[in-house]
Amino acid sequence: MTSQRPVAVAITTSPSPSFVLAAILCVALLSSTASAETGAKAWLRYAPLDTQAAKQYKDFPSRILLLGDSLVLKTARQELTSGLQQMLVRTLEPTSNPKDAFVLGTLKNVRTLAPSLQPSQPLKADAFWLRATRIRGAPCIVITGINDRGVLYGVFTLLSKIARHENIASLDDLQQPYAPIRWINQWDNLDGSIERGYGGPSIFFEAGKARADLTRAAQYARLLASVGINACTVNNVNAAPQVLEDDFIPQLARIAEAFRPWGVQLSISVDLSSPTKIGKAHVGATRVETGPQPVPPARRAAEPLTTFDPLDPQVAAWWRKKLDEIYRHIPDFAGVVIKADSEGRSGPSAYGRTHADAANVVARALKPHGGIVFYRAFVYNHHLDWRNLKNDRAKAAYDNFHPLDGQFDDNVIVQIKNGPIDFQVREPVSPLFAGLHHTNEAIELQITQEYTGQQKHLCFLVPMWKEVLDFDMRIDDQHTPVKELVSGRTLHRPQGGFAGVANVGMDANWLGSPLATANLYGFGRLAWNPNLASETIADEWTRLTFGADPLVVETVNNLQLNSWRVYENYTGPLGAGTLTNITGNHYDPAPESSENNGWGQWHRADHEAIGMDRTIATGTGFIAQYPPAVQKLYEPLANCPDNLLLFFHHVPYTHTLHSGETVIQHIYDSHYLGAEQAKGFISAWKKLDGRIDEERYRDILARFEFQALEAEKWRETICNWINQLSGLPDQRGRFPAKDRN
Ligand code: GCW
Repeated sequence: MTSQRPVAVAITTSPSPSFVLAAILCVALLSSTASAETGAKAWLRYAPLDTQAAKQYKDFPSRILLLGDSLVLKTARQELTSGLQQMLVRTLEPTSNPKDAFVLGTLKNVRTLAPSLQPSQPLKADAFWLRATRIRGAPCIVITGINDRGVLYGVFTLLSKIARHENIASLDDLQQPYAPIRWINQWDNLDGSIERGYGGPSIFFEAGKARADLTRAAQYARLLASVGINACTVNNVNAAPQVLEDDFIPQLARIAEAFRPWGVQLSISVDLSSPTKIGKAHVGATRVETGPQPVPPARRAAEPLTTFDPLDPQVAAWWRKKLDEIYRHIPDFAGVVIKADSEGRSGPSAYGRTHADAANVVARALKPHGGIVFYRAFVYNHHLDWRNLKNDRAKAAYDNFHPLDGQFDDNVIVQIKNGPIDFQVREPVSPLFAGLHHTNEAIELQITQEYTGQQKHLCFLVPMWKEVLDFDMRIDDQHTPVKELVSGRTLHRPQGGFAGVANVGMDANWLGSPLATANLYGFGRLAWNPNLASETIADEWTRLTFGADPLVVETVNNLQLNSWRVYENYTGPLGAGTLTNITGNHYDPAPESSENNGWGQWHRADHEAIGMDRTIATGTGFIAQYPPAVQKLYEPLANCPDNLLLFFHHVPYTHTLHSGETVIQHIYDSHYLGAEQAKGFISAWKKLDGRIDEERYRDILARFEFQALEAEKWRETICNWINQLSGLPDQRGRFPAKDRN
């Protein structure tokens, strides 16, 4: 559900959760000592190694040889030099000789020095190879890739190994990206607010313009590059047309420039009706803050068109002209994201055209420049008649896009949210992943915790994303996991990959909580290699962010790895979705808000039973959108997993789960357990007092104390609601039987 106004500035009578938490944090921070860490470095702290740990790197080369002088290669050299300086207090001397040197360069260039150096497999774009070897008999460490970005990723990987004290005696690490597309989306508005952003105002925009100071944008690009992210969409998918105004493009070019040293390409979200929205009006509108100025005739923008019909030749010409203009300013522009006919956005339906028509008209303008269109499959009718039990929002993406399979140009990627509803604490995988055999697809994951605690609650999402990416869609009854589908492997698609909605902001620690960057890190790591285990990713992030103290590592890893299940326990039982205030801030508990409206996040709870019947036999038939083998998993009550029962079935409160509990008792117990577990985070964290810097220790302690209170609020709200509705008692006597009449 899109918000009609910038979410970040919502004013409430009772102090909002953010206000309460901010107040508690202020107190905590005021008493912290000097060795403060703001979290700004996130996982790139490059903390000095102690002598013991540093010993294993004593034979490291002391010089650096850079083959090439591109911006990205120079950045790679700078990053390696400063990283080793910080961690090993070692200064690398530039040299032109590979002897005792780190040799950085593309494979083509490195092989001019070492023709026999051959990787075990051909390197894909952005892949890298780290190799301790001898060139002309002299020991050296080669950091190479097929392109400059690969070399930079190799440098970050080597520094990460050192920062985690990894043993790299015989270094020979070749890594290929799992998918070509690894993008971040930001939902930043041009006024500086961020839709569903919980980490402060935009790092890109302010007062309708790009920020004068884009240092933070450059620092963000460095963070993204360090986990293999190769492009970033900087503005809200609910896109303001102004972003395409001629005088706005040079401002975008400044952001692209800040990104370029890190190999991060700029992308923007565009409004499909832009051809009718921008142009002449420009003479007045966007210069509000500076008042009308004479515009030289040459630059006077064309009249806005009267149509944005994608099949109208003048509209095609408009997009070609507009994209050519963008590429004149930003030669490495990555492409655009389009949200159309969704939550009130303009779209092809205005002219009876298809989503393929809409995507292709923009794709054809991008094609000559190598640009890509991400067309979002998040298209649904938010005025559904909730009284009709056959209506089902979950069916929308498949119903809208499956029939268009094969009609999208090859530089169009359909961007599909992991679940069929909207980033709930638990959803099944979207059936559309298996519904497009002749269309590029990408998975959209949400790093910003819109429905998972908004960075006020700890919720490490990597285990959730792993479940989604490993889910086997059984296309033609073959092993076809989502990760292979979106990477383009299974169906041999030229394009595919990952898009993560991050919404970092100006807060020093990027996302509001020092622990939340684990999700940004984790998204990057999974997009690079979805076969990595959640435990591996959590451990890497913890060591890079907090150091190697065994108790710190064990404690933070456990907190992160358990956090999703704990949050689910007190917010969204059995696949019912996050029982939050869906017509409000998507944060507070408000189960009633889901019902009796057109938004379609229904859970159909009444006095007798609860859950959405999505079966083929008696329900909305949503399950029929899956391949037959997956239908068999969800359709029969006997097969349906407990944690998705209420997403697929409408069952009595007394229904017995596979776990042996009844639905009602599970709801009571899971909420008590979740609140208890959240309280347990406090005592676990207190063991780390004095083992990490005071500032982050106190900040995070305050957050856990706040989260425990909120979890209790959730428990009370949901248990009271279900007790009122069902009238059924809690077997442990915490809630009495209720007279339902
Ligand atoms: O998750 C919902 C959000 C909206 C968002 C929309 C979308 C940007 O509540 O804020 O709009 O989905 O993904 O387009």
